[in-house]
Amino acid sequence: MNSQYLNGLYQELENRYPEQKEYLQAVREVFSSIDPVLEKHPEYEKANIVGRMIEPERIVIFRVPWTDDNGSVQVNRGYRVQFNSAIGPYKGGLRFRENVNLSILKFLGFEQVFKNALTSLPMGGGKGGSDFDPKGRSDREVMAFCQSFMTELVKYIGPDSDVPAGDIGVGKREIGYLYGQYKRLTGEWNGSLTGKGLTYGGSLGRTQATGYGLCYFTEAYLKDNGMSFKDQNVVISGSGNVAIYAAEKAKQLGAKVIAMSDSDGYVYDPSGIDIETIKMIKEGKRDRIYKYADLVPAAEYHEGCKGIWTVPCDFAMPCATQNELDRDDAEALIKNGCKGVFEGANMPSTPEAISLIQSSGLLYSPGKASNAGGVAVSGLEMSQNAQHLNWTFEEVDCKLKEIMINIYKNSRDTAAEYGKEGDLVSGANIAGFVKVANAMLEQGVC
Ligand code: NDP
Ligand code: 2IT
Repeated sequence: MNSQYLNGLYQELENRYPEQKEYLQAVREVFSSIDPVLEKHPEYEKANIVGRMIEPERIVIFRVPWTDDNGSVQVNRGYRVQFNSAIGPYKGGLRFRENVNLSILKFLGFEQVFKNALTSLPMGGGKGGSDFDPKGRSDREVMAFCQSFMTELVKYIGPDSDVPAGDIGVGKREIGYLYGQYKRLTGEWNGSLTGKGLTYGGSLGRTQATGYGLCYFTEAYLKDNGMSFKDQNVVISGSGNVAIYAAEKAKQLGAKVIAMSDSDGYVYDPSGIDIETIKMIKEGKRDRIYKYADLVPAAEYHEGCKGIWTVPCDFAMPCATQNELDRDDAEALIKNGCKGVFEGANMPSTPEAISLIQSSGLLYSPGKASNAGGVAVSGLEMSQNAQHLNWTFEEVDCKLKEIMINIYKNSRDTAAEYGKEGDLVSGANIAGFVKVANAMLEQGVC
C-alpha cells in the first residue's frame, strides 16, 4: 500500500470503524494489491472509485423475533449488506452463526464483489445473515426463525435486485423455509434465492459447486506447476457443504483426504476419509465429527479444531471459516512438507500466514478466486430460473469447470501483467477490481 490515496482512505476507514477488524483486514488485503493499477489508471483515483467501493451501497439491520420450543420469545438480529451493484444485482450468501456481526458481513460482502466479478457472470456483491445459530435447534424452531427473518428481508430482495443464498449455517433446509415464506409473502415464484431444492427451481450441481470448483481451480493451478492431486495427502478443515464436496472431488482426482474437522475437533484417518460416512454424520444426522472415529476403527479423533494443521500433508484446503489458519499453523504445515494451500473458505488464512506461505514458495490460492464456484453456479441457477429451464448436472458441471479454469488463468495472467508473477492474491484482486471499477466509471457518480 504505497499510494497516498489508498493510505488516506484506509486511515479514514480505520478511524471510523476501529472495531470492524475482519472488514479492515479484507480491505487491507485488496489495497495491498492495487497500487500498480492505480498508477496505470489515474482515472480511478480521480473519480474516487476506491472510496466509493469501500462504502456499502446500503445496509439493513432488523429485529427477528421468533418463538422457541419452550414457548419463549427469542430475539435475534438480521442483516443484509448490499455492497455493490455495478455489474449486476447484489448476490451473496446468508450466514447464520452466533458470532455474526457487521464486521464479518462487511468483509464477506466486500470480498463477494470481487469474487463475483471474477466469475464473469453479471452479479454484484452482497452478504447477510443473523446471529442465530441453527445448531441444536429443532426443525420447527429453524422454520420459525427463517419465516420471521424473511418477513423482513422480503422488502429488500428480488430476482433482479438482490439474490441471497447459503453460507455457514444456511443450507438446503434453511433456504427451503426462507423461500416458502418469500413465495407466500410476494405471491411470486422466481429466482430470488439460490441454492434451492431441486423440486422447486434449484440447480443440479449447486450443492457440489464450491467444493468441486475449488478442486477444478486447484487442478489447473497444480498442472501449471507440474503437479497433480494424484496420490497426494490432503487435509481439509471443516465438514460442511464446502469441505465435503472438496473432499469428494479431491478423492475422485486421485488424492487421499486424511483429515477433516468441525469446530470441536478433527478426525485423522490414515487410510483415507470415507466421504459417505462423513455425509451420513454431518448432512444426514447433523451430528459431530467425533462420531466418525466411533464408526471407523482406523481413525483417531482429536479435540480442538486447530490441531488439524499439525497433520503432515501435501496440500491443505481450509474450508471452515475466517482466520482459521494463522502463522503458527502455516509454520507447522511448511515444516511438515506441505506444498500448497488452497482456500475453500472466505479469508481463512491470516495476513501473517499468507505472507509466510507465499514467501516459503508454496502454491497459494485466495478464497475469493478458488471458492467462486458456489456463487458461479448460483448465477447459473438464476439463468435457469429466468428461462424456466433446468440444465443437466453434466451441463452445469462442465460450465463450472470452465469458469474455474478461466478464473485461475485470469488471476495468473493479470498477476504477470502487473509484474506480480505467480502471486494469485494480486492477480485475483486486480482482475476483480478492474472489472468493477470500469463499470462504476462508465456509470458516473452513483
Ligand atoms: P457449513 O455451515 O456447511 O459448514 C461450516 C463448517 O465449518 C462446519 O464443519 C463448521 O463446524 C465449521 N466451522 C464453522 N465455524 C467454525 C469455526 N469458528 N471454527 C472451526 N470450524 C468452524 O458452511 P459452508 O461449508 O457453506 O462454509 C464454509 C466456508 O466456505 C465459509 O467460510 C463460507 O463463507 C465459505 N463459502 C461457502 C460457500 C457455499 O456455497 N456454501 C461458497 C464460498 C465460500 P460446526 O459443525 O462445528 O459448526
Ligand atoms: O461466499 C460465497 O460465495 C457464498 N456463500 C455463495 C454465495 C451465493 O450467492 O451462492
